Amino acid sequence: MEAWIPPSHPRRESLLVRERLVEGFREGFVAMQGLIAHGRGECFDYLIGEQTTPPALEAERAAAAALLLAERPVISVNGNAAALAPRELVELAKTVGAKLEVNLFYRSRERELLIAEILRRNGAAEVLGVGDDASCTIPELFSERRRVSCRGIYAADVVLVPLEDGDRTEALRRMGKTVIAVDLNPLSRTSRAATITIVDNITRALPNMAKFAEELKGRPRDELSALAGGFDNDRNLREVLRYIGRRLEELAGRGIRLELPKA
Ligand code: PTJ
Repeated sequence: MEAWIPPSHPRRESLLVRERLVEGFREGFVAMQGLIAHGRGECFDYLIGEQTTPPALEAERAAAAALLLAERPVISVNGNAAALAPRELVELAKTVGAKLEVNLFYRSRERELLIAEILRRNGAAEVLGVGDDASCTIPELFSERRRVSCRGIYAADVVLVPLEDGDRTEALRRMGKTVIAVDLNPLSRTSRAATITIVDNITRALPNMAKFAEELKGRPRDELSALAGGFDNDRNLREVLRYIGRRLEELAGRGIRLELPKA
């Protein structure tokens, strides 16, 4: 049962998003650890002002170009992503011609099936990575994330990994793949190991990427290559850190006291 949140609550949107995860946990497709991961994400979202920053926009554009250029793009879906942006995942996959694959850190057959069903309900024609389909192995990886579809992540040249763990990002990079991460924490190992890291909330990042993909579709390949290849992840992450630093300095300078209505 979803908690009732007053329409006038100043943090209504954020609380509604939280409810989606709690509901996903109750339904059995969000991992308990996913609730903790969401709290960490919320904290970093506060630091960037809960809006897409200029460096994130640049990363979203480069990521859209990389997905359009890819020969075998795959979007990896875990419990949190399925709870927060199921329709957006399917829409982006359709726009860039990517496959969708369920890939879980805390893997269970029940969660795989539930997430695949959610994606199908949101318009996915095919969902990889369920049951025996996840029969290929990412070398040098020991978590359940190592099991992938031979037709999906294993064969992919570009993989989008929203809310990923660092180990798999590094392993996918070692396999020579372009890894696009969506992670609100610019300091995580995932963020630092990915080819393109989008430091933005998945709820904003996916629609932005789909919009850029629509815009860039049909542009010459060398223009897309310049956009994707010219992206410097380390420089972009440093810009994010500077953005947060400047923002906190500015807030500290002008004060953050809440004006309370008189009783
Ligand atoms: O569904 P499973 O079994 O695959 O498990 C999923 C989780 C998220 C539990 C698993 O991948 C995990 O433990 O992830 P981590 O290592 O906690 O990393 C999650 C990262 O996502 C953290 O750096 C968070 O800051 C970030 N994050 C959390 N919520 C969001 C987010 N990034 C973007 N948008 C969010 N809404």
